[in-house]
Amino acid sequence: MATLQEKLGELLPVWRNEVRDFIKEHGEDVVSKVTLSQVYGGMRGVRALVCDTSNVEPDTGLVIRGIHVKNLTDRLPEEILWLLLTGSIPDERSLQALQTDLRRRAPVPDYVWNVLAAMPKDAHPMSMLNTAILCMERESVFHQHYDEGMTKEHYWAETLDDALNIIARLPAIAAGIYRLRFNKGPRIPSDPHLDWGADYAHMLGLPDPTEDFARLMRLYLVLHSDHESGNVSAGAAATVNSALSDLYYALSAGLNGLAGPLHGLANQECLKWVLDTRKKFGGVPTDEQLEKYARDTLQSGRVIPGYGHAVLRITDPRFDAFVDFGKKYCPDDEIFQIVVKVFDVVPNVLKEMKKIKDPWPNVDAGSGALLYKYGLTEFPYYTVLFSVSRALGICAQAVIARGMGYPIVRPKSSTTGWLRKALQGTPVLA
Ligand code: CMX
Repeated sequence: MATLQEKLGELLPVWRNEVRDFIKEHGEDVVSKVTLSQVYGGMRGVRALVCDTSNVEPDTGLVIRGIHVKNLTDRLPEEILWLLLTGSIPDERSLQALQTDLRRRAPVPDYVWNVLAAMPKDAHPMSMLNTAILCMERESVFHQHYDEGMTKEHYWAETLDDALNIIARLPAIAAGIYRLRFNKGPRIPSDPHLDWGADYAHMLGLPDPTEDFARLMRLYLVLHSDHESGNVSAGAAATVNSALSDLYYALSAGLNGLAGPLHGLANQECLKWVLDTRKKFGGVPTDEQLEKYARDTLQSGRVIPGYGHAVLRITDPRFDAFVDFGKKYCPDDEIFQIVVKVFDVVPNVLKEMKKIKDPWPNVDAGSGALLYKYGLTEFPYYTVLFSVSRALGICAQAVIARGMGYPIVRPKSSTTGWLRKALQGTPVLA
């Protein structure tokens, strides 16, 4: 049995030395080439970042610290947090110590509720979540100790302190936002006997006699927790944190990126698309109807949400995990059946558009239907759930980055004029 702080205190110096030696030996070796298309194409495929919490290869999908996500679906989110940070699954007593620590840190100060209550009634739940995180910045332990002259070797421990404080509070804040924003009545107090994911489900206040919704929430929080570090949310957070802006600033920066429809917001867009088909066709559409609807969406210049990925070239294993859950717990649900039918039909339509590199479903294609089934029908809220989970990965990555002593992120940009001159030898005024 060890605490997270003790475990990381042992591991980080070892990892730091290993990486120092590695760079000493191979520092000038080439890792990846960069083409002009990649420079203009969002740096897709350029291997220019390091992330040890998780890895996503195009033909494999998410692997967390060497364990494929399909083998982690029965784990608790708290176990995943430990795994992301340390590279191993915690033993029973270490897990309990982490859960006790999170419970101790969980109470949300009143000023957060006052700030949220003062926001416009039509504020997006994601802007409420990020406002709540940002207004707690005054409590950053990292910030306070940095101002007092903290030295570099302490950065990780203070970042971990901030991480645990934020993660501990997020379920209550996110559930409070749900109840406030969608007029669900007073906030529901935390139940100290529940794990982190089940307590979040409990505080949302949806009827859950079978505890299937709590089960879904745990799965959801595990599946969305991390997806290496080049995606918009993790990348933005890592860049901001590399300036030694504390985790409150960094996490909210990352989650603001998650709020974009090409990233995390796709889950709300996706369910909307599925519900639209049900409305248009009065139930589960036929294959032909669905195919036509997909073509109409594409012809109108819109994307089919929940399909495609910047890295993956297979069905996202996280989508598979949601489908497995649906088949087990709600196979007869009409919306779930549409999701499965969309999976049968849409990839073939997307494959015809040669420009689309990945015609397969991503994580956002299936989650919304299950949430809807259990009564979480307010889909503008879905990205908040994604955020509570993704906070685990973003926070873990920040703790590791500060523990490894990584420098401020600052890649070099070029003007089109410079690129033309470099590649064509043509001097063009920038
Ligand atoms: N529907 C329609 N067009 C799509 C598409 C989709 N599902 N997926 C890709 N395309 C289009 C792109 O818009 C792009 O078109 P233009 O060249 O006209 O701009 C072209 O196909 C090439 O894109 P790509 O190289 O295959 O994919 P990118 O790496 O550029 O983008 C992603 C990846 C996810 C943004 C894109 O597939 C998409 O917009 N999908 C729908 C939104 C979505 O589900 N996002 C969630 C992703 C998971 C997450 O981050 O949470």
